[in-house]
Amino acid sequence: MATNITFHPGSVDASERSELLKQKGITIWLTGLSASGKSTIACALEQTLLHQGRFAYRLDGDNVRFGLNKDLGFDEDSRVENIRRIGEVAKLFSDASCFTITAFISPYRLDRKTVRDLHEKANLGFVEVFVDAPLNIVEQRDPKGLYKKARAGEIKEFTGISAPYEPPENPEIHIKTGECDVTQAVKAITEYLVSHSYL
Ligand code: PPS
Repeated sequence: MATNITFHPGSVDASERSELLKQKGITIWLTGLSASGKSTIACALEQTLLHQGRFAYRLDGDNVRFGLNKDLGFDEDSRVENIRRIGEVAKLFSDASCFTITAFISPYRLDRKTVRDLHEKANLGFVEVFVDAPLNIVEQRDPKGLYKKARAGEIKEFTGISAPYEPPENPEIHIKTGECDVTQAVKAITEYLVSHSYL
């Protein structure tokens, strides 16, 4: 634990930065089971926003675990720490006026709430997007063969099989990926951004 540290505010605060850059940052937090469609939606959303000339950036579960969080596994404590770090990173990106798109299973309600609170305390936007696909569907998709391995006991603590997933109770956006395509999912999110004056 660091001691004797002092927070240095800059000469430009978040609201002045938004005005200067003509973009207000927000974290768009996608949560859902593995293979629910988080990464696909996140990629398409990032592409759409960038093509509109917006500053957008995607943080993705697998990718972040190659670098910043390479020391973390999938036990409960590691997942809590994973989301805590991502929450802090997302807050920094949003503070920098970025449309920050995160795609992590983020299985625990409390952790997602902690990230939301962190943003709200800093007066930064946060929107929770539940990428909802039932277990039987994601298990059929199984693009990486992980569910099969988890059922065979080759992967321990696999979300939905041998580790919990706590679905959001009141997400701002609820996308059922078995019932809509990626374009519709992106539209639901951009419509939210328009109706809340981010776009
Ligand atoms: S978490 O729960 O938010 O910390 O997970 P996350 O950082 O999003 O990482 C999820 C991706 O890691 C792969 N993987 C596992 N997922 C769940 N449980 C276990 N045990 C596990 N082991 C590896 C998996 O490919 C997840 O990718 P997605 O994109 O979600 O399918």
